[in-house]
Amino acid sequence: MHITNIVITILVFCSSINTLSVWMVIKSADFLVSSQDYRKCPEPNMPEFAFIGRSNVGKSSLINMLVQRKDLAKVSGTPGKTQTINHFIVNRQWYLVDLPGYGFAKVSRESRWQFGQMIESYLQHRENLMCTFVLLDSRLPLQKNDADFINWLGGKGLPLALVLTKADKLKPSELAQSRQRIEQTLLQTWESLPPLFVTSSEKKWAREELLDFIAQAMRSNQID
Ligand SMILES: Nc1nc2c(ncn2[C@@H]2O[C@H](COP(=O)(O)OP(=O)(O)OP(=O)(O)O)[C@@H](O)[C@H]2O)c(=O)[nH]1
Ligand SMILES: [Mg+2]
Repeated sequence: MHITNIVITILVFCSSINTLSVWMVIKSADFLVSSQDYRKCPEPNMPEFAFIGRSNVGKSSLINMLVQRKDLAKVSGTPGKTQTINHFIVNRQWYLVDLPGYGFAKVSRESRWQFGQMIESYLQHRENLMCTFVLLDSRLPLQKNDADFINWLGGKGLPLALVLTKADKLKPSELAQSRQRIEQTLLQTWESLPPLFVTSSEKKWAREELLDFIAQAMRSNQID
């Protein structure tokens, strides 16, 4: 085959791979800043993806699993560890945000209200926020504060995706049942469901799917 034909064949092959998958390789992930106010967050000059869910649901573990860094986000057996809006920068291209867990009973009512205010104004004002991943413990039925939060996001028209965590702790049949129960509860108020990912940070389940989803979202908005 002539050299030009070989080059063309390689180019066509590469572009077809490119349209089939937007697989993202994580080259770097660095902590940037912890903020208590959305106005103090980094310049909104890159696409941003936030992770939120009840205390101890596995947010920090999921973030570490996604970026393949053991201790980037602090993981703890003590609920309520994350109390600020934590920005990380991935591939110098997009922001990943670890938000405080809601529904932590041991903090005072006053600071729970302050957390709520901080998160709500961040979510409503952060103009570069492309999607909020709401983490739900796969072992539990949908909790009231989860449903309230999901409905609040939906009501505000803010894009969200659901992430079932700790799926390794269930047998496949229990997992399927739990997923169905959560979906059925949501379908009582939602016409169609947001995207849903079944994950385990322990087993690295759904890592590619989540990164692919993030890459697709950045592509479709053409700000990457
Ligand atoms: N088996 C299993 N355990 C997990 C998984 N993800 C998290 N955990 C455990 O759950 C606990 C809480 O995890 P974190 O990642 O700190 O949870 P968080 O949502 O960031 O917690 P806060 O910041 O306190 O709100 C830790 O003991 C983790 O090791 C998982 O996929 N499988
Ligand atoms: Mg955390």
